[in-house]
Amino acid sequence: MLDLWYTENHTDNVRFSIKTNKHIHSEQSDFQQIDFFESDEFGTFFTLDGLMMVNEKDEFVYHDMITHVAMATNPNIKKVLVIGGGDGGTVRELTRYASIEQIDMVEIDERVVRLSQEYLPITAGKLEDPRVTLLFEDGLAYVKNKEDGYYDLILVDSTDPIGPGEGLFSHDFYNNCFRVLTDDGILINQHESPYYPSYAHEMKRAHSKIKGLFPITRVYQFHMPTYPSGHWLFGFASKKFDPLKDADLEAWNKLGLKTKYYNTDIHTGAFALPTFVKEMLNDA
Ligand code: AAT
Repeated sequence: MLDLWYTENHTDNVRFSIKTNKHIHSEQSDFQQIDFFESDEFGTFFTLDGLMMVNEKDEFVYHDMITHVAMATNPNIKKVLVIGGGDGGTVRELTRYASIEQIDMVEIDERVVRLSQEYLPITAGKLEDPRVTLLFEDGLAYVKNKEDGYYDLILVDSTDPIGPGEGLFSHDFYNNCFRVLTDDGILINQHESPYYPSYAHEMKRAHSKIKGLFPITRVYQFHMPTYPSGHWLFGFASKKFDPLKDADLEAWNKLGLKTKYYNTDIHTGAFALPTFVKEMLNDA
């Protein structure tokens, strides 16, 4: 039998490959090239413009970390905006909180959602929760037109800053996020990786913009085996709540949510950054 390998360039000099059994689906949508594959090691996975987005094996890491850190910091979050996240994994984690009343997901590419519903029910399975509204439009335009002080939490579950995701790393976008957040508001954003220079460059750019807008800005890390270098970050920006000083970790544990990556030790530990990352962020 022929070996079929999916290969991604992590840098010009480094490649990452996964042996696949089947190329399930391939299409060029109005926004990007979408490919779904089946593999033994990572289960079903999909790529956008040739970059790994989600697979069945490590998606729990990313979706736990984008969601639970903010939810443990402010348990009174009621209205949440997810930008991107078409696979549904972030929404799935949010729906586990009975306290959340409204989840709006603004995804630019409806095809990502429909294909995830077909091939990745593990992430897309909660998109029909009655609290969820799906809006198919550009997240940048959506926040621009939204009224002030509406959401308690914004989760930017976006692609890297190339293609349709580029605007979601702009000053204008972060500024509108600040405006549409309530006084208690928290913004979690895609923060790239500190390891390879091309990603580290984007990490610094994102950080310097957010630092100028929000009174509290932190960065936290997690281990994502299929993203370049495996060392990935989210940004935590907030108007009031500090994720370390203000989080009620005991209250989060009392909720009894079963998670595979996040726990309240990780909550604290994820904010402890290696020296080279601290130095890069200080320079940003
Ligand atoms: N849950 C992890 C999956 C993703 S996919 C990111 C999603 O963001 C894609 O579905 C893409 O269509 C959507 N997107 C990109 N640009 C915009 C935009 N301007 N407005 C709304 N949605 C957008 C994240 C993977 C992270 C990969 C890190 N290397």
